[in-house]
Formats: sequence, structure tokens, C-alpha cells
Amino acid sequence: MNIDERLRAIIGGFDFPGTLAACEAINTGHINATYRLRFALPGGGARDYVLQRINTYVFKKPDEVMENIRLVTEHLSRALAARGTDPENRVLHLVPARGGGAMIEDGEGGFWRAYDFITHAHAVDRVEGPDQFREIGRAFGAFQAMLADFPIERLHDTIPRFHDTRKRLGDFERSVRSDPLGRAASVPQEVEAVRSRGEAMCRIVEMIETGEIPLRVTHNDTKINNVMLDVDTGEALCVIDLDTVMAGSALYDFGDAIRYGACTAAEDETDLSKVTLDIDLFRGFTEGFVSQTANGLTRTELENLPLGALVMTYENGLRFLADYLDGDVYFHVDWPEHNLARARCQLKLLSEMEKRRSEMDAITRRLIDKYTGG
Ligand code: GN1
Ligand code: MG
Repeated sequence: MNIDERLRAIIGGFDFPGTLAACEAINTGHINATYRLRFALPGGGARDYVLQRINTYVFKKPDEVMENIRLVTEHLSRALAARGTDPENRVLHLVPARGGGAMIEDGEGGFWRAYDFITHAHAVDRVEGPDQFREIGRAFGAFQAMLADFPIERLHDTIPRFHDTRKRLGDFERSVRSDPLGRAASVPQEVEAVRSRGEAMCRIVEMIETGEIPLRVTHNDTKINNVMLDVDTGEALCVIDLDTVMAGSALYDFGDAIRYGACTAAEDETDLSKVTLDIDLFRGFTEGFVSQTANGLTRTELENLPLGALVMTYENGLRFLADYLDGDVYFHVDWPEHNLARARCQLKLLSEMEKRRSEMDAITRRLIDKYTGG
């Protein structure tokens, strides 16, 4: 096995058992560098782990990220145990560093952490059908429900105002103005698509400010590939990628999952005619999510779940476009116009959702009634 000496030194800093037998890069996320490690155990057999370098451009205070993760995973373990479920393989479990703590600094400004690999499980990048998406909805709904009694004030805001649409819009206008690569002139329609919806899309922030909806512990990055599914049964075993766990709105978690999972195309599809909302997938996820949260979320939250889908689609479109204008400094890109392709795709999906908004609302209301007995 041919691995970098620096990586080998990092691996040696964690309390892994046995000897390193395999190391493979996993390239799905846009933010952190991730590896899957396999260790051969002294008595035979092997165990797998995930090793990650935290992106410190994105996460300025990695120690606060790790503290949030520790608190939340401990709480989830207790909540599962209280439900009579063994937390083993169902909650992320951090591997301690040999020097104490859960992180290793690499001397080049990098911070590393490791988890037990969730066994007998895989993550999918595209939803296979409504049943699978319902199961993923249940997982994110249960995640929300199990954290309902978490003392939210203990969480750090690891990326301040992460889903604050108003702040995002301010940042966006700054990118348009500074336009370091002179790209703004070539995307007037996209810029207008963002501007024209600005006010309407700030509605969730406004509802939080007025107290119409509460802040809750939220995952904030609920793409389908952040749920590990049992390879045989398809059961959702564990919600992963807890870096952005913070105080937020349940509408964001619902919405981001729909944005990504209920779209008929990939997040960076360049043929926009393929990009629309799959309403059956929407129904599937909504059923799973509402089945777990109907009695925990308020009526206003539940009824506004579809708004969350629109706002998260808008927010990602805006962020991808802003990063294109900034020169691709935030999201990892595979080709020069990658962020622009992503932005166009999100804006197309948003306009499709706008057309089907009343249908989304009606489906959601029926499911709320079904699960609240209303
Ligand atoms: C980033 O790295 P990944 O794929 O988990 C981003 C999310 C975006 C998403 C778009 C910390 O998530 O907010 O919605 O890309 N994460 C961060 O695919 O900015
Ligand atoms: Mg992530």
C-alpha cells in the first residue's frame, strides 16, 4: 500500500487497533478530505474507520465543531438506548487521539478526526425510489425528534448564520460587486433570478425572528448521502456528517433533503430539461419525516415544510453562483464552470417547485393530518 508519509503519521496518532491494511480516498463531499481505512486485527478479521481532514477554510473553529459532535452523538446514544435500540452502528463514534481529545493537528493548519465506519452499510448519491426516500425521511425526522430535548444553548455556531438567507443575500451582492474574475457580466439572468426572489426567500429567517417558529437542533446538510443504509434491508442505520449540527430551523433540514433527493437530476446536471421535482419522491420523504416529527414540531413548522424546500434550493443556487463569481474558493470544483452549472440547476429546480407549490402544500397537509390524527 502506497500512502503518503504525512498521512501515515496522522493515522499513527489515533488509537486504531491492529495494522493498517488499506486506505482509500472517498470523494463525495464538497468540503472535507475523507479516507476509508481498514485495519487487520491481531486475532484475525478487520475493522474499518473513516478519517477526515476538516476544511478549516469552511470551519474556522474545528474544536467547536468537534465539541458539537461529541455532545450531539452522546445525546443521540442516550436517546436510542432510551428507545430500546443499541446505539452501536447507529450513531457516529469518534476514535480517540493517542494524545487525548478527538483531533490531531498536522502542523500545516490541518485538523483530523476519525470515526468507526458504519458497518454493513452504504450511502447512495441518487434516490432509488419513494420507499427508500421515505426511509431517509424517517431517519432525518427521528434525528430531529431525538434531539428535541437537547439543551440547544450548548451548541456552538460553527458557521455563523449558515442558513441566514438575508446574510447570504448580502454576501451574494458583495460577490457581484467585487467580481474578481469579471464573470458577473456573463450571468445577468442568474443574478436577476436570485435578486427577484430575495424578499420571498427570507421568510424563514423572518419567522425565526418574530418567534413564529422556534430554533431547533438541526443537521443543516441533509443530503441523502448523509444517511447510511443497511446493504441488505435498506434500513436507515445512521445519520452522518455532523459538522454543521447547530441551532437552526427544522424547515432547513426538511428542505435541503428535498432539494437534493427529490430532484430528477444530479446537482450539477447541465441539461436543464432534465431538472425538475419528482413529486412521488417528495411525498415519500415527507411521509417519513412527518411520521417522526408530527407530534414534536409545531403546526406552523409542519405546514411550512415545503417552503423549506424552496428556500434551501434558492440558498444553494445563490451560494453556488456567488462562489462562481468569487473564483470557486469555497466549493470543490471539477471543471471551470462547475459552480455555474450547479447554480443553474438549483435555479431551474426552484422554478419547478414554484409551479408545483400548491401540490406540495396539499400533500404535506394530508400527511400532517394522517400523523397528527387531525
Ligand atoms: C456542502 O460537503 P457537503 O457536500 O457535505 C455544503 C452544504 C451544501 C452542499 C451542496 C459546510 O456539503 O451546505 O448544501 O455542499 N457544506 C458546507 O452540495 O458548506
Ligand atoms: Mg457536509
